[in-house]
Amino acid sequence: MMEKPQDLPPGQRARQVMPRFGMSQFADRFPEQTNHISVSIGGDVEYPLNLSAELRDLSRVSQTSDFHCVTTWSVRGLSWSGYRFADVYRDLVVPLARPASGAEFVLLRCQDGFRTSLPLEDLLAEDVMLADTLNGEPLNVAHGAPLRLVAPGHYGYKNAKHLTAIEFWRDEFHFRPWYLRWMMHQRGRVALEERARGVPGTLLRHVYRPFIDQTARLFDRHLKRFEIDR
Ligand SMILES: Nc1nc2c(c(=O)[nH]1)N[C@H]1C(S)=C(S)[C@@H](COP(=O)(O)O)O[C@H]1N2
Ligand SMILES: [Mo]
Repeated sequence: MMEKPQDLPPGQRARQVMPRFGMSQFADRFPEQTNHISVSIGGDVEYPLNLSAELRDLSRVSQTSDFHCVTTWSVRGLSWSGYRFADVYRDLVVPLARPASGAEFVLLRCQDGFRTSLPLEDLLAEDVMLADTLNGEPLNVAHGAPLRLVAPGHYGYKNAKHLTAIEFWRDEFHFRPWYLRWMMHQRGRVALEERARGVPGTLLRHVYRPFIDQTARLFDRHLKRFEIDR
């Protein structure tokens, strides 16, 4: 019997090729450090520290998962490898940094100035990774070199590229968003269509869709210029 192709989550449409993508103000921002992994661990922790070589002590994991941008494009079947977030948390963050109890609001900072957040609980899901390869190649600049978060159950804007810092806080106070506050949901779960806070996800499908192609072209233009200048 033929296997039925897996349905996409509500409101999503498949795209064949994954574009470099994001909010347009990040289209011309690129990471400085693309071949050396270094992630600082901070927030309400006893011992702030930097993770780099320590990551290599963890067992590597691979997974194939779909990717869903809030603007409704999805790419199926991406193969990632790297480290499971839960392993990083349990084997490195907890014993070495010693987060305060209740430090469960997690802020992710990126080299291009982008930042996003997720509840610790969501980050500890089985399929959440810190990835350094995509489809068998080292992660390139387009898709988040040298290290990015992969959280397939959450919209793209939670999947931080060019990750540089992870902070564990007891409250949201330290998170100064750069975007309109409604645009980012606290959790952003794809299955529940949590595209934004307070605005119905079904409505936002139609708001975002017309901007996909022009945004992808804008990011592509800047990426080509960056690659030529480098
Ligand atoms: N550092 C950083 N991470 C980011 C973004 C960004 O602009 N900067 N954009 C987010 C959004 S909205 C999406 S859809 C995905 C896109 O990932 P891609 O460029 O690998 O397709 O990255 C997310 N992570
Ligand atoms: Mo996105």
